[in-house]
Amino acid sequence: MQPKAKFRKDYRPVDFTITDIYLDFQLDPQDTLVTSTLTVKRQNSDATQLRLDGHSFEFLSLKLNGEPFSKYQKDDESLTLDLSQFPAEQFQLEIQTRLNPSENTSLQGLYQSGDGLCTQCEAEGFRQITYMLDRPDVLAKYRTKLTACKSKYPYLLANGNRIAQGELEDGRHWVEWEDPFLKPCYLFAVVAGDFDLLQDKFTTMSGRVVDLEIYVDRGNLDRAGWAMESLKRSMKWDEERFGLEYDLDIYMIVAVDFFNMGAMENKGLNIFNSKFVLANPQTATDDDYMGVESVIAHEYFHNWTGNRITCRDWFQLSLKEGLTVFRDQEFTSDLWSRPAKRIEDVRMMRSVQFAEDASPMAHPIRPEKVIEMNNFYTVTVYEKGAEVIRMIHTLLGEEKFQKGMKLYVAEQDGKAATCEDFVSAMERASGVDLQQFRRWYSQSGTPELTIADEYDEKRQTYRLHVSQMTPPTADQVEKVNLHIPLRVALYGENGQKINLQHELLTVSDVLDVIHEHQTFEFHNVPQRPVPALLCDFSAPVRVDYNYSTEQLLTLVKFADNEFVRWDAAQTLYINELRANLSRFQQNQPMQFSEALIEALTLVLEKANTDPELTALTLTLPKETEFAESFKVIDPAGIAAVRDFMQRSIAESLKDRLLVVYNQNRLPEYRVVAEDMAKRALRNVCLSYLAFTDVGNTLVHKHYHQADNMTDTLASLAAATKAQLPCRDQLLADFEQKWHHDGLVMDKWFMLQATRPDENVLEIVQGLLEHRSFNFKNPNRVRSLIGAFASQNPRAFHAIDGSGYRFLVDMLIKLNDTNPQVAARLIEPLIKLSRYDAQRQTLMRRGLERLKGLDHLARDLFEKIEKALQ
Ligand code: 0A1
Ligand code: ZN
Repeated sequence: MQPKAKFRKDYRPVDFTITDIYLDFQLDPQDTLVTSTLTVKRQNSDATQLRLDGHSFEFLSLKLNGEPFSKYQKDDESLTLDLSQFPAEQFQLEIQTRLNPSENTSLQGLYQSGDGLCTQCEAEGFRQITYMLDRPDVLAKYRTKLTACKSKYPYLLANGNRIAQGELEDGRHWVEWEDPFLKPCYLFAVVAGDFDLLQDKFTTMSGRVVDLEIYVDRGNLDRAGWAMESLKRSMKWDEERFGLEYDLDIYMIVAVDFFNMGAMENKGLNIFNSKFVLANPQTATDDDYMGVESVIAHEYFHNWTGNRITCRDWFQLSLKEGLTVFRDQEFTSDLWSRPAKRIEDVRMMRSVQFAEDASPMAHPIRPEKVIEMNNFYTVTVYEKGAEVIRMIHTLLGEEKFQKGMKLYVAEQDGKAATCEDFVSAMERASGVDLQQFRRWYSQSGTPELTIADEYDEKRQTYRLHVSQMTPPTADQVEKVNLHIPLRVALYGENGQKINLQHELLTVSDVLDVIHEHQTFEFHNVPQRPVPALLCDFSAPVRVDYNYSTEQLLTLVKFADNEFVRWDAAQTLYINELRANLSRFQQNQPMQFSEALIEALTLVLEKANTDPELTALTLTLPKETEFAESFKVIDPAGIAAVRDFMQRSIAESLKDRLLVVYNQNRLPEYRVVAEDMAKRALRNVCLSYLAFTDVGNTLVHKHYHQADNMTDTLASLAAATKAQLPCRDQLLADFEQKWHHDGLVMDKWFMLQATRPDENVLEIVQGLLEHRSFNFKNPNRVRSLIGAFASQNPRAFHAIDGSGYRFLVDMLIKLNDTNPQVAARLIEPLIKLSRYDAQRQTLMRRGLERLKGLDHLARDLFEKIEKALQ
């Protein structure tokens, strides 16, 4: 049977709702018994059928108001009760099911992670536990009783507050939990296990004391402190910036090793991929520290944007995700560096999100059609969704935006809302017309702004001619004009900023692009200016403006905005890559331009005053970032040219890089912005110096002097990228030291998978047998197989098709064990239209092999169907 699509337009309210749920779990890894007692309320007096979702368990019994009930029909994914003889307004259902968590490799529903048991219910995992109206607009009160062997599972956790507990004579114990807040079943959670527990307290702005508890595997307590500090910072920030306070008496976080995604915001009981909880200087890099803090913040912020106000249906996912990502981005920007955070997010948008919008999976931030909901936890819904919220923030300003938030919360608290509810609240609270702006919710694809300019010296007038066009996408051919906030700045040739005036009035630096063609005129412009366009990436669009190298150098040198300086350097890098790629493709010798060296020399001059931006600007875009500026991607060519650029920069700037490298050595490891910037700068210098004659000595020394994972990993990466003589020894040393620690080994697997070596595929295949590898663990799979397919384009797109064959072999296995992870890993293979005919044929062959599988999961089915269209 072919999976069926669901459409946004088909949303209908329920005929029956569920108001109260009592769940009784007799927990056992092989044989768990679940008794679910549902209070059902009729919403539609004509309704005769109640269809409950459920699959992947053994159905034991059904009772209605205490009596066995047999008027039902059952299929592979549901149970439909015939209530035509039963008009009652309200009744109770009691459903018994039996589960085997230890064999649940999908990691959805109730499953075993290590020695513990846990659940993952978003998006539609609750239905793997028991029959349920598994949709986010059914909000109920939950009471949960957990019974299990006390020695094996000393901790029994669920949502809300602990209301009772006791011991049984057979060595089992039980705990009962009650969550006073209404919630949809995707926020339900249960955990059972033996843990180390880190405890703390937080006093909220109204003076309530909240217990904070972080549960980690035994022996990991020394890695939980940063997560706790991050949680407290998040709680405080949400009070200060958004006026939002935590609502329960307890907040629990549990770290598990087997998890499909980053983390999950279950009410009062977050479950996290251990990667986003555990951190200490020996095992985590600076980036890991930042990752932990932002995911902790993200899940915490969901308590209001997601939990108290949830989504009416899954098409509205961006309502909670776009908004919550926006909130976690603002949190990081307020606490650390705004420009650095912006640069990180923009790199992600321009590479991964733009690529998705140009792929067979293109969809608006509010999708219209879904086959498998898990396929829509995408960079489009999350990151582009956050960009759409950010544009609203830009158009309204902080004050009106917060007014809009207040109204949204006041109107929607305790409800399941839509994206429209949010935009409408913003509009009404601010008085700003968002009519045309709403189209961002329904239009997919990356808009392109083509900009030309004109300077009239006599009239001292400067004009920007702006045209917008959104190319057709796989899901949507016709496009309309969007409301695009275009932030600009004008600089004189010596870098002085030119005031933006119309007639004699100062005008906003945010231009409202709303038509297909528009001209913006500025007066009293004393000289031909250099325009900075799309400052701070004020909209998720591409800009096409024909910058001269001189203009870009002016911006790199003088712009008073860090983002603009960084962005100008990016354009220089891309131009350099383009020029050399044509030479490479025509078998001509490559040449490195003086202008780029000049720009980077300028950048390095600011190494002492602004180490952070210097490090970010010196960092060469990744191959996948470069790829996005081409319609047809030449993976081998891009890799060769990027390699050439790296070596050329290293050779030309060796002496300066060495000076900066030596100046930025730190006496000790501290997680503070100032030191992190210096480490990043020093390590980017190292990455270049690795390609020079001092490389081997320097990298070897760096590795052995390192007292933290950031520096250790930087030297390991430098050694592998530059294929240094010390490489094998360092890799072996690291493996010897860390083979017992999966999270640390993920970094090692990732380096192996992205090696520039000719025989990297052979190495990767060998590592499938490595003592630290485990095919059932998504983190391991992503860091070895996923990194090879998505971060090593040269090898993955090898013209003999070996990379594709390997990925397909792996996907065939994952299709059976963990389809959700499989559907993420397949991404690079479905983007076939971006490659030449020969590669397309090979990629298509791989997709067809998958399509022929006997039990193709719907997760993969949906993507393969689209790719082969
Ligand atoms: N809501 C989570 C993301 C998430 C989605 C699905 C999951 O399992 C199938 C797990 C987590 C977040 O935004 O953090
Ligand atoms: Zn989220």
